[in-house]
Amino acid sequence: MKKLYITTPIYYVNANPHIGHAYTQVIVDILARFYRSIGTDVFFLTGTDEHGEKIEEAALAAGFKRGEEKKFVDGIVNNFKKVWEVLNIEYDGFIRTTNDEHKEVVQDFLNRMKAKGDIYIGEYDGWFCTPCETFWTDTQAEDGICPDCKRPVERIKEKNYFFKMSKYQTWLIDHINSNPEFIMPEFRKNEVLGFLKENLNDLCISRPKTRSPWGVELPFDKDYVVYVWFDALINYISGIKEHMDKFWPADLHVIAKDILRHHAVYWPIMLKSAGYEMPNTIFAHGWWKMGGEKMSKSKGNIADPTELAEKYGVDPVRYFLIKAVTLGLDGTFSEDSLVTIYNNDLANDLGNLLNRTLTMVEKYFGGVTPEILQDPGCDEQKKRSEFLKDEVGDLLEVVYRNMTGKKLQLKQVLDAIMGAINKANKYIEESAPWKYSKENNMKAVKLIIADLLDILRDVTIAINPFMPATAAKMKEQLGLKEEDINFGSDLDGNMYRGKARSSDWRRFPGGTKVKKGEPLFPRIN
Ligand code: ME8
Repeated sequence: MKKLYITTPIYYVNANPHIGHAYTQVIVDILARFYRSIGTDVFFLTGTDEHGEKIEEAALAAGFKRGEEKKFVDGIVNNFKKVWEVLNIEYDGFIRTTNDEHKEVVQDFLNRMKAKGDIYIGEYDGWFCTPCETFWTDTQAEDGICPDCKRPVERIKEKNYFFKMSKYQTWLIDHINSNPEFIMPEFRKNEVLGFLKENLNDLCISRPKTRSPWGVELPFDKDYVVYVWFDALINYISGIKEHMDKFWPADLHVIAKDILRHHAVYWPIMLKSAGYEMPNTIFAHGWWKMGGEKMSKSKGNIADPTELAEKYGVDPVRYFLIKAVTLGLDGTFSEDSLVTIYNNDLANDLGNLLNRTLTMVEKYFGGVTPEILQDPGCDEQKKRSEFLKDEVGDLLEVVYRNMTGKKLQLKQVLDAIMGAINKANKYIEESAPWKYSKENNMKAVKLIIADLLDILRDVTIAINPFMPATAAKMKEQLGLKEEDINFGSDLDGNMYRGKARSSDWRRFPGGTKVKKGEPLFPRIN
C-alpha cells in the first residue's frame, strides 16, 4: 500500500480524555507507526468535536458565559493534546471543528448536498438526547428514554432542515454487500445491515440558533447551525483539505461501536450525496467497561491514562490495552489485570530474555556479539533451528500478515511475539549454554547466543509500533542501529517481504558491542 489515511473519532471536549479514548488513539498510532515503517505514506488524523448543546452546557456549567465557549474548549483541547503526547501518539493532523477552515468545508459540503436536491425544510417533531446528540423517533425512544444511554430524552417540535437519507438506502445496502471489508468486524456489518432492514428516516440536520448558537452556521440560513454530527463527520475531509488528492478516500476510520451508525450509515450517504468517494473500511472496536458499565465521562467510572502512565510507564499501558482484549470485543478495565500482564509478559518474559541474553554475551564474549556462523550442516544448529522454527522463524511474517489485514488482529500480533519470547526463554533452559561453556564447546555457545540475539532483534522490530520507547531501549542495549529495527528493512537494507526463514535465518550483526542497561520492566509487587 502506497498511502494510508487513517483516522480516530474527534472527541467531545466536555471533559478530559479517559482510557477509552486512549484506546482508539493507541490502536491508530500502532497502525500508523507500522505502516510508516514499511514505507507507506501515512496520514493519521485525530482531533476534537467542539460544537453542540452538550459542549455548550459543559461550558456554562464550568462557569463560562454564552459567547465564551471557545475559551472553555481551548482549555480542554490542550488537555487532550497533553495526554496524547504522554502516550507517545504521533498524529499527522489535529482537526478542531471550531477552526475557520473546517467551518468553510462544512458549509461547502452542505451546499453540495443542497445543490443535489437532498436538503429540504420541514417540521421536526420528535425526541432528542443531548448527551448522545442524537434524534430519536417515538418507537426508538420508548417511554422517553434514549435507547443508547438510557437517559431521558427531550421532546422537540420546531422548523428544521432535513437530509433525504431515505433516497440512498438501497444504494447503501448494495455498497455494504459488495464491499465485504467496508464495515469491520463482520458482525458489525451484519448489525448495520439489520438496522437497514427498517426504512431509514430522513435526518434532521439543523438546530435553530435560538436554542443553541454554538455551531457552524448553515450556509443557506443564518438562523440555524448545523447538527453537530454533520459538522463532526466532515472533519475527515476538512482535516486533510490540502492533501485531498493524495489521501482521499480514507483507508480506515477507527471508532468504537457506539458511533457505528453515524459512521456506517450517515457518513457514506453524506459522502455519496456530496459527490465524494467512499472510505475503504470503518472498523468499530468494543468498549472498555468498569463496574459492569461502559467507561464514560458522564458516568464518572473512568481510568485516567496519564495517572496510569506515570505509575506503570507509557509502554506498559499501550501494551496492556492491546494485549488484554481482542480488537472488536469489550474489555473490563482493572489495574490488577494491568499489573498481572505487566509482570507476566513484560517483566518475566520479555525483560528476562533481554537481560539473560546480554548477561551471557558479557560473560562469554566480553560484551561483543559473536560472529554470525554459517554452518547449516552442524548438528547442534539443526537441532536448535528445529526447536525455534515455528514460533520464531516466522514471527515477522505473522506480524506482517496480521498488521496489514483488515481484521486488525493486533492482539494476535502480541500473542505471536510473546510466543516467540517464551520459546526463546525455554530454549535457554533446554540448550543450557553454560554446560557447553564448561565443556569448552564455545562453538555451541556462539550458536545459541546468535539465535537468541536474532530473536531479540526480531522482537524489537515487531514491538516497535506497540512500545516505541521500549524498542528504542532494546535497540540501545543490543547495540543496534535505527535501520536495524525498522520493519521495512533487514540488515541488508532490503524490504522485508515476509519470507519465512529456515536454518540460515541468522542476521544479527556479529562484532556488535552490547550495552546491558537497567531492567526494562522491574517487577511490580
Ligand atoms: O462520539 N471504550 O465523541 P466521544 C472504548 N464526538 N472506546 C471509547 C470509550 C470506551 N469506554 N469511551 C470513548 C464522539 N471511547 C463524537 C465523535 S467522530 C466524527 C465524532 C472512544 O468523545 C471511542 O473511540 O464520545 C469512541 O468512538 C469515542 O471515544 C467517542 O468519543
